[in-house]
Amino acid sequence: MRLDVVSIFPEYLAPLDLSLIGKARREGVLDLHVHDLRGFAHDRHHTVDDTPFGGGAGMVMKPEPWAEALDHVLDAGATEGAPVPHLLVPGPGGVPFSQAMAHALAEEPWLAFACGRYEGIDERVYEHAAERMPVTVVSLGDYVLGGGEVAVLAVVEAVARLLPGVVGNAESLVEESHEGGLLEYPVYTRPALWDDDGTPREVPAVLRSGDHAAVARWRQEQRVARTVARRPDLAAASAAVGGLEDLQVRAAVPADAPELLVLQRACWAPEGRISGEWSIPPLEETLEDVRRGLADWTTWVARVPAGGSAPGRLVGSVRGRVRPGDPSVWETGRLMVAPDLQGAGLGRALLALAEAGAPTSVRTYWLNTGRVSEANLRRYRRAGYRPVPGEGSFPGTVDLTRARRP
Ligand code: JD8
Repeated sequence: MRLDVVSIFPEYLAPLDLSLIGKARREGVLDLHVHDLRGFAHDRHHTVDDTPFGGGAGMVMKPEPWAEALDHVLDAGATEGAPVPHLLVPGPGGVPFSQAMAHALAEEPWLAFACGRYEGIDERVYEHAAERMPVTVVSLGDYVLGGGEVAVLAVVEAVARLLPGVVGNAESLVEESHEGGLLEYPVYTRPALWDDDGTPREVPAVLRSGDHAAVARWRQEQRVARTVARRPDLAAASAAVGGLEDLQVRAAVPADAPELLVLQRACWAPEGRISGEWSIPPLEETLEDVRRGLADWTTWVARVPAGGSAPGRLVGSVRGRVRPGDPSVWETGRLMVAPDLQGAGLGRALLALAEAGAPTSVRTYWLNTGRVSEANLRRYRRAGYRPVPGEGSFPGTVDLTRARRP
């Protein structure tokens, strides 16, 4: 793969001489060319910037040096197989870079990168380039950098390590974060028992068991649990927790509390009517109680994504926690779906999300519902839960549990 990078700080790309990328260059897998933009500004000071039309702070990069630099790259790199490169221009307003984009770019023979600085590049340069080659404005993430070089380092590393022969054992590419939509599992090496300054730290026994199937199960469980805990948006989109793909799922924040209060009152009102018991926590809690609950439980909210019927609308929620004092039990609660959306499987998907968030210490799932809530009891029975004999944890309720599959 040929790579061309244009920047006013060519030394910023020096890290690409190191590690896997450096080795790939020495072995000819990567053909990297770095160009100093100032070489295409022919005045005594090699000026590449000027004041912005329309006023405002900062400077803008001039079009002429860029046009000349890009035309030089086009002339220098054109081949039969790759007449023009795919030009990537880092910018905070660009398409979010992702592992999927890295895989797509890794299929291309020639990539070029235009590193902007100052307040950005004169917009006409994008027009000039687009008339000559495919152009993608790409963003590293929702934060502001001072220029495009850091983004180029990240994109080149993410793309190059997908090229055959760059990463020694391609196997290790498979189970990485963002491959398959889940985060990576925790890794350990010797010593099996580490005396960390008097604190003994042991490697999980399953990893030393030699039982490859058990290791694979444990690692998958870890990947799902981590993804649900740290990136519920990814978990919701992954096969691991089906049924939430079309919703924006994330960890709840205090600002969600008012809508959560409304949703829980709407969802438990029928419970109150059925049981005649209105003084139950979901109906009596105050906004402050709901906020406090967010501190004691891991709570997820499901909202209609931008572009949906009611963008941002809260349509579902669930919470989970390890039972205080008993890490083998995972408590799921406040499973709620907007009344007009019930019966479409969202409840089951939210229950699966909460369960998937349970750490590996958990062996039993627990939840509680109204003793006369037939619909809920049927739903939980279908999900594998069985009633615990005797009175439930709250008046008029029944506890249900399900064993976690080993
Ligand atoms: C290229 C100039 C700085 C940006 C005024 C600060 C990418 N994820 C990302 N955040 N920021 C960038 C990025 C920032 C850049 C340039 C990329 C060229 N700047 C500008 C606009 C506001 N200054 C980026 N990828």
